[in-house]
Amino acid sequence: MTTYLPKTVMITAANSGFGVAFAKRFAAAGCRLILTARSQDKLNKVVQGLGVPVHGVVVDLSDRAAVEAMFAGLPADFRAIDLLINNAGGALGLEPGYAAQIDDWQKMVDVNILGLLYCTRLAIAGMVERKCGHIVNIGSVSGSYAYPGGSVYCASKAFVEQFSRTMRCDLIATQVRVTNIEPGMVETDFSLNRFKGDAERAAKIYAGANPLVADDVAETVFWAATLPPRVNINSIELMPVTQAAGPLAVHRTA
Ligand code: 8X3
Repeated sequence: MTTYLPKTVMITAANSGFGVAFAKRFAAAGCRLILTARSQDKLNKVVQGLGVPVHGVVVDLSDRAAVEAMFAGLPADFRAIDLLINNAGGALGLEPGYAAQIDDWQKMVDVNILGLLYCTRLAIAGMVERKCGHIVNIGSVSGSYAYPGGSVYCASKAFVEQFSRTMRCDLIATQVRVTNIEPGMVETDFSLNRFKGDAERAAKIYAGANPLVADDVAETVFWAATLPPRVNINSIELMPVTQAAGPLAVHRTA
């Protein structure tokens, strides 16, 4: 049973995958939405048919000035953000760290870490003032479990995990909630982006694995965000039944 409903929800990277599922889930409950995307086309497609007031913004979250302008330009009836879902972010490449593209690392740090920090800092000031609000970060199981080729992606999600925890410490007296949602394998365009459009390689990641779907994550976020305001879900780790952490690796020379 839903006991609390945020009125205004901001969802970053609402143009695909988790973002679309979050937008639909919160729209179905009647929340007004602020949706960000990298292109107007993608944004338009998501907004159609949501049936709730939507403020859409085309923004590159790694551009601090653009994020500041987005918050400064929020229409009056979208300014009191009750829930920020820091969804933007992803993985680029799966090469071993010693062979990875530094440009990929830069982009992951820019969006997965800096973009999340900009949005959090700008949304949270009003939440603290109003003594009400919730930051939901979309982390990953990769923040806790390292895997070969994960290097900066895993490290960026470990950052999100620890940042979420430290924000909880700082917000203890404010009624503002912080949750880190840590999904494992979910079939979205995550792998297509990681492999830079190589659809065949991306499909192999999910083949025969019965992975989670974006709606599973949306339902989890919705649950955490609609519990009574006294409850803070610190973190939730969710995986498909077919996925688990592996054993520690040992390289033997003989
Ligand atoms: C992605 C998690 O398990 O697909 O954040 O690498 S996994």
